[in-house]
Amino acid sequence: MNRKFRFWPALLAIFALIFFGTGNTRAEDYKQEYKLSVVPGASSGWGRTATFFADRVREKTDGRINIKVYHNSQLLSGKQTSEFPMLRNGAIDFALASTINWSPQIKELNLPALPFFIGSQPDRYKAMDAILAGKSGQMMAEAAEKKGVKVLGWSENGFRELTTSKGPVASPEDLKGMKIRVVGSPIFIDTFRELGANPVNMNWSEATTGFQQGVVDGQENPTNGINIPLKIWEYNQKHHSDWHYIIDPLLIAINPQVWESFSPEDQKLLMECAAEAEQFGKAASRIGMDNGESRAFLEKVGRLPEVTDPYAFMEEKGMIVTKPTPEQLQKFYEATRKVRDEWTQKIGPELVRAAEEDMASVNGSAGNAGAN
Ligand code: X2X
Repeated sequence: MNRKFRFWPALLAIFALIFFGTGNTRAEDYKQEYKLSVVPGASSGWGRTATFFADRVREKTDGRINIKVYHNSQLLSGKQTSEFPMLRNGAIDFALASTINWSPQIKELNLPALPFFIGSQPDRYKAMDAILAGKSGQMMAEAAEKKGVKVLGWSENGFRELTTSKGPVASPEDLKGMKIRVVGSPIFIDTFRELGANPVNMNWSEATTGFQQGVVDGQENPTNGINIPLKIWEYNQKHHSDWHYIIDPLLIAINPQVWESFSPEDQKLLMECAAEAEQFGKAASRIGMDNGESRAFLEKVGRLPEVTDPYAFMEEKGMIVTKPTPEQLQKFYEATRKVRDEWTQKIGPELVRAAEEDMASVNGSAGNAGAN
């Protein structure tokens, strides 16, 4: 090779250094826009938390990280259980995601969907917080990370309550034969079959049409998070059963390559924004249902929502709210024992035991139904 040919690669390298930097992560390396996936709509509690997170990230990073929120399963062509693989393979950068939608791929995330497991605790919100802050929450996050995403934090869709067009449900007999829309995750089919209902698997993007057309008699979703923002009473769903049978925590997660592309300072800011989103999201999900903490918090930060008493609001809209008694809840608890036992084996008995210990650390004894 003569001198001339060695000169050109050197010059090119100098130009490359000038134009592309030295490999340090700088704002120039960042994408103009990052895509964040959310399954339900912008007015849902979950959708509002996603917007909150994106806004805080933009503010705290001085616009270096610009997240666009795609609500309504837009990035998923409506198929909510494909969110996890799409985040893993980089088709999506961020997700505010339900454990339910990722549970087909990550079996540990079925833990919060064990029927009457968390909801039957004396203080169900403390129980959820203890899990997320404890060993079992760590185990769920690690399970997701092992499968190829980075977890930044948690938020909450809420305890899932039953609504129906057919009549009040206060005990398992009332559910017999009812067609209930559920997410395409097998534990839901098992739970509703065991309760004598007829579960029908449907994507959320099609579910509302299903309610309108009367294809199903009922569905289950959180009150503040989904049922009220959706105006579920306008879809024939007049009856609300406050049974808290499962809860739906939300993961705030990011594609690992995207995470690695950020500077350590920006990574730290992202973690801080995730912690803020957790506080906001939990308060939005719990307002009017906890000991008043959520309302006080939202008031303090100037983000009090329009509906602060969800039960009074639903009744105002003509819904019939049924609160099963402790004895009735005990019947649901007994009727779903087989599902809990079978799914404990699938989820991993060690994880379920860790969750029981986390819950017992704030609530006394674990596993007693019907106390709230
Ligand atoms: O599909 C549902 O019911 C929803 C919106 O709550 C979830 O994505 C789990």
